[in-house]
Amino acid sequence: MAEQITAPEAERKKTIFSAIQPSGTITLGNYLGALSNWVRLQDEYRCIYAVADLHAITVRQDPKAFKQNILNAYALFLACGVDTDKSIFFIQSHVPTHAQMAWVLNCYTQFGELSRMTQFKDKSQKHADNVNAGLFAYPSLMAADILLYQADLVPIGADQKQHLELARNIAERFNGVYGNTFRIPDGYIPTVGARVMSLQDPTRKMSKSDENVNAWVAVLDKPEVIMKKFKRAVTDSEARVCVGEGKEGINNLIGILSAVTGKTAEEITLEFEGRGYGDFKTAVGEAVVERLRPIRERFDELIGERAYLEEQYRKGAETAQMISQRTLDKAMKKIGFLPR
Ligand code: ATP
Ligand code: LTN
Repeated sequence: MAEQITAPEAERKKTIFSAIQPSGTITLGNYLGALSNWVRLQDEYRCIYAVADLHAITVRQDPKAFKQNILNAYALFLACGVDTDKSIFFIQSHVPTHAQMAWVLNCYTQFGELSRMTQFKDKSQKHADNVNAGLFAYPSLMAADILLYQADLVPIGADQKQHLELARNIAERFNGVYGNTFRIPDGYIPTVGARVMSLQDPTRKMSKSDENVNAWVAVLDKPEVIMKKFKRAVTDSEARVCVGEGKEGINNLIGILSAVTGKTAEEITLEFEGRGYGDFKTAVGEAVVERLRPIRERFDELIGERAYLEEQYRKGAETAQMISQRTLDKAMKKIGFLPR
């Protein structure tokens, strides 16, 4: 029998958990706010990532398109550099502990807390004909995702901060009643790219569900399309490339260029001094095209390798199931469920 060795706290590699919904196209916002960090953190941490398909049915999905979107998202994240030799990468609905844990946590989440979530308020306005219980309870499923793996850190864009805060509150409440069960996770929010704004209305976040296709850039958009969208981006009438109040459009483009190239806003301002917005928009477009080009090429290869993709997501689900079952069992035991 193998001896079980538990690493002392200082040697333990910290655990990261994150997920993205496969609802339609993955945008430049998703990439800069979340995905690019997933990739970067893989060497230093024990990373666990998922395609959050259970979350996606909180809004109505067309069955055929949904299935394709799930597979596309899996392949796209691999193309972005998620590495299944280093990280655990799976599809949420393949691991039943998520739905089970979510039910349990629902019973430790208050109606008032969920009512205050801004995403719920936004989405119930947008989908007024389908304000379902799943949309309301979305954050407790997200809490289940995170807490099942005893995650230390959760890389997310700024818009998910409120949900993470709620996950922490749920965990603390549960621990308070039953003793230490869940690790309390911290957010990992990038300093640049955390909030990429719409190219058409830079006061709102870039969102893949925006009906105006010029508002967002998809990671898989063709170069000509990306260039066209940046050329049409809304700016201001001042014609000066610098960060400033009332310059949300330019601030956003500077943020994007900075996130894509690693240059600071000051360096960008200096570089474009005395040059017009036309030049600047072209430069941002070109930088984005170059950053996304290898991802698109790799995606085109991977999406044809169906057997390889299946092998990878099955492997991921098996490992995820094993790890998460332990936490679910622990929590249910504490509540007093009778084991089978
Ligand atoms: P939807 O438009 O359907 O609300 P979304 O584009 O917000 O979807 P999600 O699946 O909800 O996408 O988010 C996936 C990840 O991408 C999250 O970590 C989220 O914080 C991040 N993210 C989403 N939009 C942006 C954005 N505009 N800027 C930076 N990060 C973002
Ligand atoms: N709700 C998240 C997606 C998501 C997630 C998670 C993010 C589902 N489960 C767990 C971090 C951790 C969103 O980005 N909209």
